[in-house]
Amino acid sequence: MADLKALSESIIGGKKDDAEKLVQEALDGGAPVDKILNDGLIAGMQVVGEKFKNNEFYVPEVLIAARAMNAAMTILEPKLADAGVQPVAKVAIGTVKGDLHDIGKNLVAMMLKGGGFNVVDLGIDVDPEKFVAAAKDGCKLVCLSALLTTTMPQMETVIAALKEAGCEDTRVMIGGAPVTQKYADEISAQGYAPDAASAVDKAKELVV
Ligand code: B1M
Repeated sequence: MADLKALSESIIGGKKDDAEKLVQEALDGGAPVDKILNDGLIAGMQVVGEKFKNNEFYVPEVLIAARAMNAAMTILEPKLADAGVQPVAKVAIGTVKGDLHDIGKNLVAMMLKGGGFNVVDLGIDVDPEKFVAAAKDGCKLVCLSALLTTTMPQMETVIAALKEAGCEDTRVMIGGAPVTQKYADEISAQGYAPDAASAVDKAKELVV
């Protein structure tokens, strides 16, 4: 009998070795892959997200939880396709052109992965054309991060480039320390999230 509660607790506690061992045991014991993903890994990351929102967890705790989840996912991922488990949606994320800050962007990417999304991480200093290419490659949502007031206008440039390229159906979510809901409204971004955990809720709202 797979201990998925222990698996989810190993994620919350950032215990990478335990998470790897428990995923392998669950697979060996014949537990369904989607149950291991949903009731083990995603359930654990949901708790991490809640604790982060409530200031019970800070960046280091989230990073070690995400590290445990990534290690467990490495074991589970090859089995997901075999079992026909589909990701929630394919999304792209990147820090906009001219901006090199990636700690927050990485946290958002990790939480989205933890939420069951297939995340294409385009990195930092990303040209608008790369976001457009990702949209054309099937990403239903483009996630833009900016930490500088001087690079925030790049978000509007990306939205214009998506429109110009005929990707009107692609949703755009923005975030980063200087970014606000007011700014999202001004540039017609469909979504804004103030932190990594809220970004998962908003992404689900936008594309699921
Ligand atoms: Co820079 N930096 N920095 N910096 N840096 C800030 C942002 C700054 C506020 C510091 C300050 O002056 N007080 C300031 C910006 C001022 C402004 O524009 N208003 C600043 C500056 C000026 C600069 C340089 C210009 C400095 C210089 O060279 N003169 C330069 C710019 C380089 C460039 O990008 N072209 C620069 C460089 C750097 C480092 C390279 C040294 C380093 C980045 C390392 C890295 O990222 N790998 C760095 C750092 C670390 C910071 C601070 C100290 C910390 C940023 C951070 O990682 N926070 C920052 C000051 C501060 O914020 N206290 C500062 C932790 C992270 C978890 O939070 O990124 O906000 P954050 O992400 C949050 C939310 O915002 C949200 O979720 C995350 C988790 O909850 N979120 C999203 C983020 N993206 C999201 C996307 C979403 C949704 C939510 O949807 C898509």
